[in-house]
Amino acid sequence: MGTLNNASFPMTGIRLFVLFLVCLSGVSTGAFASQINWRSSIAATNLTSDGTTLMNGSFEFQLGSFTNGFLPTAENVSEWDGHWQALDTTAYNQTTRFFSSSVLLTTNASPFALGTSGYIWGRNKIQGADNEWILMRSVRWRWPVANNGVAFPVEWEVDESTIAILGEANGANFQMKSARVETGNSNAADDWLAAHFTAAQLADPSVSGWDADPDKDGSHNLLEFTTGGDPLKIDSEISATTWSQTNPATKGFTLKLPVTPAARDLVAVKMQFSTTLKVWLPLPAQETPGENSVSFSVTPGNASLYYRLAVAFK
Ligand SMILES: [Ca+2]
Ligand SMILES: [Ca+2]
Repeated sequence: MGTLNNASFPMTGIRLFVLFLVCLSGVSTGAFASQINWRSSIAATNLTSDGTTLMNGSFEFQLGSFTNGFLPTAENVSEWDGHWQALDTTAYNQTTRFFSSSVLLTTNASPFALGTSGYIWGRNKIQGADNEWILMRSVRWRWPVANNGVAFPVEWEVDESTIAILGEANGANFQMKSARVETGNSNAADDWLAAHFTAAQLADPSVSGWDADPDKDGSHNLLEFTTGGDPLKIDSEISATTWSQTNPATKGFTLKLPVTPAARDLVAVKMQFSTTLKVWLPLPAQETPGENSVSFSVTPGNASLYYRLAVAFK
């Protein structure tokens, strides 16, 4: 009997070893990675900056981090995109009023270094609309060990966000509230697009693109914006240009182009002249503070003179 018992111990040991292998194999079928489930609460009230308009389907949320130790603040929003690295992206569901996604963390390479902060960044994506952003983190949202096959999924949920860098999270009557953001100098131009085109037109570059001329009056939309024209109505802005003779002897004249205050900081207006249509020379622009126009003085003498106008975002 004693001999039989002794013989059975190695057998039990082998069986345990086999079971352990099977167990490891079972975990590995889920890929050796750490899964992050990230979401907002279903059917929550999520507002935009006016405090009443609900977030809609144009909002998109990303899970990610900022590179090179960049610390996002409300003051450096224009630099966020340049430092942002998204790990996962998901759309906001307007009907169920939440977002939810899962992603596998497969590397702890920068900016997903173990233990450093992860963020959830939501923003609307409508061309020409005001930018609405929310950027949140939580003291708990720290990157786990990548490729950790035995770890349970990590849950990052907006209802535990304690830190909103932009916008607000977990207020008294909402879960998320985005903030209006002005990034760089593009907003006056975006406002102009939004004021002149419908959502369907904004989605169509052949109508609302800066190079488009939907009313076929010879002024593309950027020139319409610059001079205060109506992009959907034939009203030749070039005809609004003022020509005034300054010196009859030299046939000198001044050309004055209207430039709206909104366009003044955003758009560079350049004029060139030529007598041959081959060689073009610049005309210096004269800008008078407080005057919504740019002037160019020309002294053609007896030569035939051609001119061309160029407008471009600065
Ligand atoms: Ca036009
Ligand atoms: Ca027009």
